[in-house]
Order: sequence, then C-alpha cells, then structure tokens
Amino acid sequence: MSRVILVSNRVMDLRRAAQAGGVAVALAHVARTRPSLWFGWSGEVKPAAEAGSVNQAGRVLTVPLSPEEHEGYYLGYANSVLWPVFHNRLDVAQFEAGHFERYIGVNRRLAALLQPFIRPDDVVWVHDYHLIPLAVELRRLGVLNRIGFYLHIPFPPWQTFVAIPEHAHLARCLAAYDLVGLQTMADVSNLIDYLVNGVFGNVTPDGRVRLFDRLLTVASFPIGIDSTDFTRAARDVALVQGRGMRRIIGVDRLDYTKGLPQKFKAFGQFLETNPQYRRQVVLTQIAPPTRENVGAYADIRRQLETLGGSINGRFGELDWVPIHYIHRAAPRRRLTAIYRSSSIALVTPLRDGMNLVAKEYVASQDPEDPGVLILSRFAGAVEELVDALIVNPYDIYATAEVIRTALEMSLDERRARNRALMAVIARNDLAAWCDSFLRALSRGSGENDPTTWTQPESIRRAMDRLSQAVRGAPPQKPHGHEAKAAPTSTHSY
Ligand code: ADQ
Repeated sequence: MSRVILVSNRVMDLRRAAQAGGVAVALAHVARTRPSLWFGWSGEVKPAAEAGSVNQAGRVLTVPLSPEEHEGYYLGYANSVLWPVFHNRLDVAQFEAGHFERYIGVNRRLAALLQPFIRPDDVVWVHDYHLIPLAVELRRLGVLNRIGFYLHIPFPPWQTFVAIPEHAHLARCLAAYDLVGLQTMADVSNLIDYLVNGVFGNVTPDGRVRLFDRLLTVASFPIGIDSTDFTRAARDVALVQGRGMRRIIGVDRLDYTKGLPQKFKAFGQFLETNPQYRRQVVLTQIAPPTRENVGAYADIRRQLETLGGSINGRFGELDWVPIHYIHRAAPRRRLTAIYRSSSIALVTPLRDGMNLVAKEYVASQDPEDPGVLILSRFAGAVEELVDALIVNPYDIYATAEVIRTALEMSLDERRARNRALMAVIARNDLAAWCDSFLRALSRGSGENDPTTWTQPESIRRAMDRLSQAVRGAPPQKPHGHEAKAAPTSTHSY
C-alpha cells in the first residue's frame, strides 16, 4: 500500500487529535489506519528565525509560523477572505487588506519543507482552504505524484467566488490537483459552474474539467463520523436544571456562519408562542471561542451575549433560566453524554460544509427512545440526513413551530426517523469517506484514464430530494435506492 501524505493547516498529536473535533478526528483516523505522514502547522507562532524548520515526531511533521505569516496567511487571507466568501458572506470579507502575497508565500514555504519527504509512489492529500496553492508549489518543485485536495467548507455560487480579486489565480492553483473533493453535490455543481463560467474551463465528454492545460476531476465525498465512538454514549443529566426538564442542545464553534443569533431568536419565539412549555424546556448552547482576534468573531460574541441575556431576562424565573450558554469546549466524552440526554438537537447554521454535530447527535441516541434532529437546509449534511426535521434558519417563526413539533413527536416517528438517519450515518462513515477519496485519487494516473465527476442527472435527483425534504415531505422509507449506494455512488469513475 502506498503512503498517504496528509497536509492540513493544523496538525495535532495523534492521541490528542482523537479527542478534538471535526477535521482533526478525520485526519487522525487516516493517519492511524494507513501508512502515512501528516504535515502542517504546529499551532505555534515563533519569531521568523526559529520558524524555519520541520519538527518530526514519528509520522507527524510540524512547522511553526512566524507572527507575520500567522497574521497574513492564517488570520488574514484564510480566515478573513476565503472563509467568509466560501460561506457566502461577502459583507464581512476583508479584500482590501492585501494578505494574498503572504498566503502564497506560506504555501510556497510549506511546499519546499515538505518536498524532501515525498517518495515517488506516495499520494498527497491536501486539506482545506488554507492550502489551495500547495499543489502548484509542489509541482514547481518537480513533484509528479498524484495530489488530491479536499475542501471541508462549502463552495459558493460562482458569482460570489468571482468577487475574490485573485479568483483566477486560485483556479490555476486548483488545476494543479488531480482530484478535487467536496462535501456535497451542490458544492460540486457550484465549483463546476465557476470553472466553466468564471475561468472558461470545459467539461470533457468523460465528465472531467479541462482547465488551463490540465484535466481535473471534481467529485463529492461527504465526510462522516466513526459512529461507534458515539453509540455507547451514556446519559448525563448533570446539566439539566430541575426534574422533568427537557433539553434542546446546540454545539457550535462561536462563528458567524453557525446561525446562533437566529437560533436564540427562534427559541425566544417558541417560548413566546408556547407558554405551556415555559419552565419545561431549556436550550443548552455550547459555543467555544474561535479566531477571537478576527473582528467579525468579537461582534458575534457580543451579539449573542446580549440576545441570550435579553431572552433570559424576559422569560426566566428564579428557578429556571431558559438559555444555558457555555462559552467553552466540552470534553468529547461529556459531549456524547449531553447529546444522548437531550430531546432535540438544534443544528441551524446559515451555511456549513457538512456539520458533524448533526451526525454525532443522531449516533449518540438511544434507538429505543431517541431525540429529534432539527437541521438547517443550509448545512451540507442535509443532502444525506433527509429524515431530520429540516428548517430554514432565517425563518425564526417556522423554526419555533418545528421545535414544538419535535417536542410532541410520537415515539414511533422518532424511532423511524432515527433508524433511517442512522442507516445513512453508519454507511457513509469516516472509513468510507477516506477509502472512497483515496481510491478515486489513486485511480487513473494518466490523462487518458477517464474519470468522471457527478453526472448532471444525479445532481438533479439530489436537488429534487432536497427540495422535497425542505417542503416537509414525510420521512421516506429507509432510502430505497440509496440503500446500496457507497458515499460516492453518485458519480461513476
Ligand atoms: P467545523 O466548522 O468545526 O468543521 P463541525 O462539522 O460541526 O464544524 O465539526 C465540529 C467538531 O467539533 C465536531 O466534531 C464537534 O463535536 C466538535 N465541537 C464543536 N463544538 C464543540 C464544543 N463546544 N466542545 C467540544 N467539541 C466541540 C469544518 C466545516 C464543517 C465540516 C467539518 C468536517 O466547517 O462544515 O463538517 O469541517 O469536514
């Protein structure tokens, strides 16, 4: 088996990564189950003179950043330009700050440090928006290996993407990859639209994209979880205030894409129109801080604290605080217990690549007495989790109604929905995600080996299914035609 060289912005100790969330858990899984090296930023910021070399600890290779690199590459271009634009938030993107040169510079430096570790039969798997230019920089150094890129966040509509002054440069960077993987079919469709309309790529008869002088494969590989981590969850009632109280759980990084103010408003609206549920229900929102030195993040924190305070002030009683807001990370084991003892998960991002919390919540439920997942139509997870209660998070009145529906749902319906959701989550798990991406990346190492991205017909079918679910169609039979499908079954290779 050839080695996989994983490259991501943050690299973690393999034991600690398993305790972290999202991308770290996924990459630690790949690193543990395959011959591999994992390369990226250590998380340290050191003076430029000390930031220049690679630290190797077993199969993990890390590099510190200098203060200028941290400012321009990480806080600047990655998190103040690419993150907002990819999440459709042109209003908070800081285009004028001039961080692009630093972004390219860090990718060039990382490529030069990584290149000596790459053997001819390795495959290289680059993760996320921080590292789009990595392949082009490796190619410049003569690396001919298969290189794949996976985007964990959504790809925006093409008219939004072309607002980035350097978009054509980024497109050239993408063309240096052999495979670009995205979370959903909607993202695949957006990226293909951009490549065709924004930079005049051509879709070839075999479904790849001819872009500049290269042939690129674009496909969706929805990321999953290791569901066995969650199915043994115990109940944790410690956070519920008082006997008989039912809990709605929210777990999101404190980010403006996660729709937290809208979630608080919807819960306030629910209490307003359903006085019978006051003193019966509590919303526990766990929202650890991230990227606090980016301005837009300080704003969201202030906004949320004001809103939470005003809802608690308005409806709270001496023995009941409606919103229980925790501005810290919870240990992973504790998190699964909290999921299991919550009647509802309110997962309502305004835009999200996938949203693993939705999957973790479902996997943590007792199948005999499961809770209900309320899921935003703008989370990537909605393409798979069509048996959740799907809401438009901007519509706080409808979301408030759906909270009531979830609280009153019959046991039979809760079980049926949980079974259908679990079937998808168990099938499209972390191992399936990793296997399918690496299989696609290893396949066809020459231009003449045809590989196709999602067929337009399957995109259309997925969109039909999604709009049916959003209109509130009843839960479908456990995914008739999907039952046999592998995570990438929507594309033929
Ligand atoms: P994130 O934006 O970080 O990830 P998400 O998919 O929800 O979002 O993953 C968060 C992870 O962190 C989960 O595993 C969760 O358990 C953990 N987590 C969140 N809040 C926590 C808390 N308060 N305490 C402890 N743990 C917490 C990015 C993209 C997503 C995409 C993932 C993976 O933005 O859309 O799903 O990568 O590809």
